[in-house]
Amino acid sequence: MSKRLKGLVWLSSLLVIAGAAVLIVISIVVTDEHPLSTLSPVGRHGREIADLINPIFIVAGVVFFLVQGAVLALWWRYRVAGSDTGGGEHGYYEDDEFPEQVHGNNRLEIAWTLIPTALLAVISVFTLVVLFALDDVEASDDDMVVTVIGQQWWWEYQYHLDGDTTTPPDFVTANELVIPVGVDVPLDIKSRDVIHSFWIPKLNGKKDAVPGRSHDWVIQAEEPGRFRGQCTEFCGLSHGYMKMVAIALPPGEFTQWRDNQITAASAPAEGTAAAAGWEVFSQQCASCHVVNGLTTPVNRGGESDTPDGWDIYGEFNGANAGTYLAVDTLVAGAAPNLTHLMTRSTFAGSIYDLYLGAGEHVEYLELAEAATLNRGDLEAWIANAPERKPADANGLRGMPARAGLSPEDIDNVVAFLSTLK
Ligand code: HEC
Ligand SMILES: [Cu+2]
Repeated sequence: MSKRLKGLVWLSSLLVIAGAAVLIVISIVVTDEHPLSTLSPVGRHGREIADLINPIFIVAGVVFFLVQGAVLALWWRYRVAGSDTGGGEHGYYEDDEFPEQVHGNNRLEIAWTLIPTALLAVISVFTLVVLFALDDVEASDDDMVVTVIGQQWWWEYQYHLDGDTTTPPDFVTANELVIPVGVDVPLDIKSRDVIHSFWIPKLNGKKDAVPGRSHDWVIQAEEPGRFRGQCTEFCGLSHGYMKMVAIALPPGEFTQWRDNQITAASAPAEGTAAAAGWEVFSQQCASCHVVNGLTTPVNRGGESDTPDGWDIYGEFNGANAGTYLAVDTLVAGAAPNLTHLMTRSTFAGSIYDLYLGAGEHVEYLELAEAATLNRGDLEAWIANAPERKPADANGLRGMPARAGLSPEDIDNVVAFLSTLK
């Protein structure tokens, strides 16, 4: 094989490999099943981001191929081909031969300074416009606002249906942010401990949750659906397990969901497994977990004159409003409100499905009635959560292991939790 042919074979295999790599990356990023993709937006703010990225990607692609093409062409044109191929007259060089050496070219240098500068200037204008538009909210002052509180390693959502975040929320839930379709939902993003970052890529960009600060943000979904998210600011041991889901429901279903979330739980009927479970829960779990209507501030060891103990969610004024706890017996600092645990499709920072095969086949509002509980993961979690999701060794973060629970206790606790619909 001549050297020239060898070179060609080499070059074309390189191109095939590079092309395949690009195709693989594109197919991973673009496919619909990919849950954390910015490139398949479903919300109006997500769309603004995609509409910015796509043209820039095309321009960048053109520049990439021009520059890489020039590199390859120069490499080919000025390659050293060895003495047996005939040398310079074919347009390439022998081992001891050099092309003419030049120094400096004003025209070229001005061109490759000005063109990128102009390109980047244009891109930056469009970028800034989109950046400032991302927290634009179409909502009035008395529309619903959700306070989002990042904490190690899960998300709390406090719903303020009247839009007033200086008063206690109407209800509190965890990890699954339920919103009505087509409506801008203003978010008030905070942290209870370290810096986290809230990100539901199909609906909007990222927003940091910073202790002592309150960041405005907004999400909107154009279609009903289930959109995955992930904490994107490294926040310690279980950062990778700090996920969340946004659920967009048609307005009627959202109202139904909301009206249910507002209701308090009632005590299970006496003599049932659930009642036995409530006994265990009130001793082993209620020091951290609130179940509105059942865990009174008394059995959490604190004092309160607000009926559902909203004071544990903070005093609702100032920057840290709603993010600290008045009850100092909470080892974990705070824990998910479990009043309507069974209406969620995931738990523990959305790393486990609460129901088997849910999400695909069962309507969100029918989960508690129609889907099969994922008993295995739930029981394992209750018995030894740190084994499932690493938590701080000194027990100040996350849910502690409950080693004292017998299998019967756990069965009963699950029976109790199953009543929290
Ligand atoms: C020391 C405080 C503390 C105690 C006591 C405690 N938990 Fe937890 N629990 C937490 C924290 C914190 C989380 C969130 C952990 C995470 O997702 O990383 C949690 C999460 C949960 C979850 C998942 C909720 C969700 O929506 O993601 C369930 C269910 C749960 N705990 C049940 C129990 C039960 C049952 C008991 C008693 C047997 C109990 N917990 C005792 C702190 C506690
Ligand atoms: Cu985090």
